[in-house]
Amino acid sequence: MAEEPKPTLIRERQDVCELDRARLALLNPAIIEQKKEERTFDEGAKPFLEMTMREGIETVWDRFEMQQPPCKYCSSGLSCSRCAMGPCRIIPPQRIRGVCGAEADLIVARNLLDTIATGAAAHSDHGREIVLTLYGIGKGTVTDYVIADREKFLRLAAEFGIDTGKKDDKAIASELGHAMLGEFGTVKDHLQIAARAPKATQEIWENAGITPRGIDREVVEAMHRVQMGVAADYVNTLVHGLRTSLSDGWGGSSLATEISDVLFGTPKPNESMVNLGVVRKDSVNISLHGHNPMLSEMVLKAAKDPEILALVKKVGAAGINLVGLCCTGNELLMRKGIPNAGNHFNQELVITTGALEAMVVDYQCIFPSLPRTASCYHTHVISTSPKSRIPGSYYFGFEPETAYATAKAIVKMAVENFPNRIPERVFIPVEPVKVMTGFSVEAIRGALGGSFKPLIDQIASGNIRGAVGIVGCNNPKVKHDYGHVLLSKELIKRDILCVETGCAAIASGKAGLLQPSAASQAGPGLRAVCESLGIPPVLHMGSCVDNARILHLAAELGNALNVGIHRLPLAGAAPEWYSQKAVSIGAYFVASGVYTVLGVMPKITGSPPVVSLLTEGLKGAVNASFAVEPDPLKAADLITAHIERKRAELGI
Ligand code: BF8
Repeated sequence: MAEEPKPTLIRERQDVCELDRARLALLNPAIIEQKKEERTFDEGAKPFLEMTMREGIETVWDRFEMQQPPCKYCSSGLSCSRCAMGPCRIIPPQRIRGVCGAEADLIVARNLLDTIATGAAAHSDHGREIVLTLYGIGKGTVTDYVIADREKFLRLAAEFGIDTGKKDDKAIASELGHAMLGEFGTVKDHLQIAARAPKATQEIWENAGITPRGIDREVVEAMHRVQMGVAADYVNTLVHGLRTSLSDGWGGSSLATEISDVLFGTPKPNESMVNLGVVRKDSVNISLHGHNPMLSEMVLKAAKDPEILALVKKVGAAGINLVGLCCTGNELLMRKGIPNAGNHFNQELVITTGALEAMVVDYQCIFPSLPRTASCYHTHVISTSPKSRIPGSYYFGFEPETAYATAKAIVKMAVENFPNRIPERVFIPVEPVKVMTGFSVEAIRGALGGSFKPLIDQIASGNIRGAVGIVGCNNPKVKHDYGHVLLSKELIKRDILCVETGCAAIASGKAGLLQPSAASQAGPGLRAVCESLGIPPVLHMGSCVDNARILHLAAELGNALNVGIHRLPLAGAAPEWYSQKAVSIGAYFVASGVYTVLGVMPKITGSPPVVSLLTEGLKGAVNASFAVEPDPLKAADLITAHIERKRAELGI
């Protein structure tokens, strides 16, 4: 019998809690009240936030305050530390070039290309892991996962030119996995899924020289270009940023989404609950945080293991309550209806419920300080990715070949931690909010009766004026969830359908906008459509790699009308973005022809020419551009004006 996987404790967890408490618990009640209101718009988070300030438990907002004021050169993109002749900062009139001779525009553009490449790499490497799992199924080395959506599996095989004739699923999985792995380093000079884009959009890419050639290739070229002595012209540098981002959206993220559907099921509309109130007093609570559904889906399976259930009984818990966080949470919510505890800025607060036995993470958007937060409680932080071993956590090396055994050991460790809970510290004073999620492209087509024509008709008649993809994160520069919720509410009021992913979608869920009853907050046209279909006016389309679903939906609409994506009454918005991944998403939206409004200014203001290229100049190349507007109501005005302009150009 194989030995049970054992965790490694990555460096002893320091009990830093008392130190933080002595440092932070100095606030008087009036200041706590004021800060609570300034920091979050999430009603369910407020009691927890108040408690962290009362008890001196450090959060992201405290650390943000500690970092103020920020360096103005770094904030505007004018600092460069990529080589050992520096670091350099551009401070006119004396310091107008770095040691290498690079001026402001190049330094800003190079930094931005680096940011896009980092985000594209993160999404795409996640995609690679999913595809490798499919390939492993084909090769017989991975046996814990199965093909859950065979119809989609065969559809993708056909798309990748695989003759599925007399082959069994294993043979097809091997061939499809191999073909998809080829997309990362292909010599074909194009990406297969990018062929879904309307012809006109593909022609725009060709003319602009940004057709993505291979996923790894574009990221590696970006890294080459930011090496000192390569990139010299800011325009040329940023054009490659668009190409790199397209290799993410139509490449790595698309593969992550499509093969996750194959392995775990394509989402269908379902109901669940969100906010910190999903944590249960009587159960073993395990939060699943990060991005890749491979781990979380296996934990879900292991939580039903009879041996584990016997152990649950033994420790006196009512059951195991899995709760999602961030994008792993979105994957579970969309496919399995697993409740979601919240978005990026809820990750520390869920520990402060005092009822979390384990915080299980893989990678991306995980605060490295989570073990510090957990040191105030009994919670185990369990890290699982060799790429993200977190000091202060217990580490299990998660591999698809041994997935179930590892997931079971993780769940067991969580259950065994239940008796260590301190009952007086359990604090769950909020009730969860109902949500309807699961709107994959296939589910939307299904809800419309099998074709997108009814949606196109509603847009043409003006009942729905257009659609907006609202995506991205939380950022302490914006009141938590305020940007997402206000923008969504304002747009639906104007009969603009919102399709959302990532932390934006969770924010809308917590605010009640993912319920069919929220249609009453929409304008009359959108309201009637939602009521007749029984759907919410804000559609949850998944995690951040699932922004690929938004691209695929836009492609379906463009192909149905035989126009490029840039001609459709669509827009994108990232009201509270923070991550490099979000920059890559914004860039591939724009490069695909979707006007995109950011709520947080990127670090580019040190170069007026770069600002002007991104907000105006790109229109000449890709018929779309960025805008930056922190006020959600003004952002709604910009988006509405854009959608109405597109409608007029289409003559509808
Ligand atoms: O990938 S929205 S904070 S969790 S980066 Fe992160 Fe941003 Fe959330 Fe998901 Ni996306």
